[in-house]
Amino acid sequence: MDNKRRPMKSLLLAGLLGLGVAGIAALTPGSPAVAQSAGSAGAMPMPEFTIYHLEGRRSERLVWLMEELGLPYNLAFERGNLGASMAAIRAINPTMPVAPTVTYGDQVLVESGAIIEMILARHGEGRLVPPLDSPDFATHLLWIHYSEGSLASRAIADYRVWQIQPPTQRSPLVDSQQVVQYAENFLMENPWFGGAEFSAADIMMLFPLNFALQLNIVDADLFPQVAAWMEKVQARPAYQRMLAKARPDGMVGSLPALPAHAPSGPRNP
Ligand SMILES: N[C@@H](CCC(=O)N[C@@H](CS)C(=O)NCC(=O)O)C(=O)O
Repeated sequence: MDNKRRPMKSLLLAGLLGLGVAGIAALTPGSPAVAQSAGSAGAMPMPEFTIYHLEGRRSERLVWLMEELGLPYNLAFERGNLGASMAAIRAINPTMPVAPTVTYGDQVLVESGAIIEMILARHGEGRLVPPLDSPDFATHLLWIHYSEGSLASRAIADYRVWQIQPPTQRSPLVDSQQVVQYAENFLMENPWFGGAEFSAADIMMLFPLNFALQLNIVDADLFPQVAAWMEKVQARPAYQRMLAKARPDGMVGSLPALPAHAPSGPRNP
């Protein structure tokens, strides 16, 4: 089937086949200009691509990516029901049930960053990646990997530690405040995590920065560049289309914000 010609379905097929499988909708991104360029010479043909999704979670990155690129995808989730959406993920990926899980042709894949890099390399035709010979290419890759490898991991660790026992001071090791500060510093000199232009690094960075600021793991007031960047990326039409399709009822199952952030303690030099 030619995915590019598939009509957009506005409703999810809730309870598909009555088997507790999340609804699947085939979505055609809303930018005709981008959609046309997506089909031009050079890209590999896009196989059937289904994003198994949890509202408000990292799977939004892939929906946003596909909307930015104007590439076709299916979106599978049970609206307003994280448990049912997770059951659908578990059904296709029982040993590593995380969002996003995707099916790409006959492969089942996880890791949002790896999936994004693969889609860009095969189907991006140079979009959302700085030129290979520019310094921005190196920092774009840095932020793609930093988003999960340093930022999400440390912010989530600090959040979980707090829930076990609120700390009396911040860790003297690199902690969530320091990893967000590193991002803040970069944005003082660059408009985007892609450098001069928006790139897939910006898509990767939004989730963990939102997590750290909105859950009060760090003091949002300390990071005005990050706050301004967040407003800018969230105003993008492709991000807004992602919200309409992948978070149609707003945030579902929000985690509780911390009552306070850990006090600043000794810092690495
Ligand atoms: N590094 C992975 C993280 C995936 C991940 O942990 N996703 C969360 C949702 S945002 C999840 O599925 N959590 C369920 C669990 O860990 O059991 C990625 O970037 O895709």
